[in-house]
Amino acid sequence: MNQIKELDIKGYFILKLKEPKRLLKIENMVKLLIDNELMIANLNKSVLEESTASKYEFLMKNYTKGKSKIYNILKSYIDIDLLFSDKKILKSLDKILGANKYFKLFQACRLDYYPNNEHSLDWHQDAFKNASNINLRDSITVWIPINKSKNHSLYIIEGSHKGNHKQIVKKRKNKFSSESLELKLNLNNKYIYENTKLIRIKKGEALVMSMALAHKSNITDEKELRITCLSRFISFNSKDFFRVSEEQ
Ligand SMILES: O=C(O)CCC(=O)C(=O)O
Ligand SMILES: [Fe+2]
Repeated sequence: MNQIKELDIKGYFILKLKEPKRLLKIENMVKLLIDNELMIANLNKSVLEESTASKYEFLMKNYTKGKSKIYNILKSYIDIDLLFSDKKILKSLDKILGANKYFKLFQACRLDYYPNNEHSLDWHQDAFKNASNINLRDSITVWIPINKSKNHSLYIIEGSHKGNHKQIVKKRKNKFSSESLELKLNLNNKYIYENTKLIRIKKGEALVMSMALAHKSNITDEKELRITCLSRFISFNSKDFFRVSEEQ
């Protein structure tokens, strides 16, 4: 099945990156930033000898400011821009969204510490600010695992990008928590049961999916730091293009 057909029928496809070497650069930068924050925090030096997961756990518990600083720094890390400009990704986006006719809505590098992953997401559609107002069918998410990890997987509901689901943005509980999404699926339980799949993405691959596809995190009890990058794109041909771009 070709990519366009797969995207249309299943709501996603997997591609192999042209330049997987870039992954190691990003992973090393994440590690460097973690070490840097640990040193700035001037904490117990022995933690620097531990695994990346333990270092990150230490940072989360003892220096949350460092964690958010890393997130912000990575937002403007050029190699993440270049990762999403991988020839194979651009070739696919050209076909799906129209050659030279799409824009990046969002880009982030997620650091998820397992097993107590506080950022795990329940069923949702990817959305930018105003979920219910965007036609998610002409908008694409690209999701790329960066490091070696057993947890590079997501649950998806195959074909759910075609349904009319309702997504509610729930307000922050307090200033420390983030907004959460509640997806009311317009699908019967049998459909959900039969079409829920655990998609495992190998290092060097990217998951390309409709922003309308219902998906959720897979939480495992493996102790590790999972590094992933994700970016979202919208077609200039989208009826929402001008409104959504103005909201940025
Ligand atoms: O990484 C995950 O587990 C879920 C990420 C995701 O779906 C998102 O950030 O929108
Ligand atoms: Fe998502």
